[in-house]
Amino acid sequence: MAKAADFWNAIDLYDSFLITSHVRPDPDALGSELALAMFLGKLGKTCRIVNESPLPTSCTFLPHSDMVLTYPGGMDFDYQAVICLDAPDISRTGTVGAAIGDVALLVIDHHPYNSAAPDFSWVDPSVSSTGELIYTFVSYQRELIDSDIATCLYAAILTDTGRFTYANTSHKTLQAAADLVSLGADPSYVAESYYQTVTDGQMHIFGLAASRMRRAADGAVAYTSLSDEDFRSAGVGPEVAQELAELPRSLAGVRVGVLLRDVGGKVKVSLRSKSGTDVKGIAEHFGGGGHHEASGFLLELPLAQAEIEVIRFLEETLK
Ligand SMILES: [Mn+2]
Repeated sequence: MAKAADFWNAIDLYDSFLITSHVRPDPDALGSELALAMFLGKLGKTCRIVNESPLPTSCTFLPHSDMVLTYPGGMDFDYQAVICLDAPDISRTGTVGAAIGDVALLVIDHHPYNSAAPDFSWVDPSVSSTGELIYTFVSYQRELIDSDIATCLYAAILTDTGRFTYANTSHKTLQAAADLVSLGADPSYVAESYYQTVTDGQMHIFGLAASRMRRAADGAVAYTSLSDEDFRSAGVGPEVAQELAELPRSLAGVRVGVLLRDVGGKVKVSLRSKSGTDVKGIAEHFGGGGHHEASGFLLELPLAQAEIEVIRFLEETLK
């Protein structure tokens, strides 16, 4: 809780904030941004949310999602401090981070921090989500948490814990979620809005990914690959990547699930593990990073060759 109190002291110093997050924001990034902006607004502060990437359609259900502006929109604003959420490094915010200039930088994140310390940083990799950290902060003035703020934080926590199934789900995570429901978040509204809105094209991509699933390392690895052309022909963007990456791990007996997909001339490799297998080290071997159970990296190879390299390494490592 000490860090939440420190953040209270930090925001006390300023009246106007630019809130931002990583490129291609997920519901944890967006829900945290929106909840914090609404809450700081109630404290009489002025806030703007600006991200490099536009708001994904899948997140328009978040209350007041129209507050999320896309760079360079919203930058004509006299902010005294920048709050960077759900990104371990301001460079992950892309064009926004590059444009902010010499103002105070406050970072709140649950990814391991790997850059020069900003003016204030509250980074706790033991916590499920940025949403859970923001919940701790706003709980200091619980009477200001309305149903919109509660919904945004609930969505952030729900999605970053894979619907409360990942190892990052603690009793505190569930208590936070329960409290947010008591404050007006509607679990079925969030689930229906975010998860039960799969398009035909997305379902087609899931079918392709499932039909190409292969095993390696005596069944301990499941992997599948999707090309640029698969996404193009299905009319689907990268917004389904997180759910797709879950598919290989869900197979019985698998310790590491691998999704390989073309991303702008490179191959993005997403690793998901279970049974305590650490995939962070594997991602780091290839120059990437992430968490113990979810990590990723990029390879500058054709898709088929990337598949061979990654599977060969996993066969060796998991022996
Ligand atoms: Mn997150």
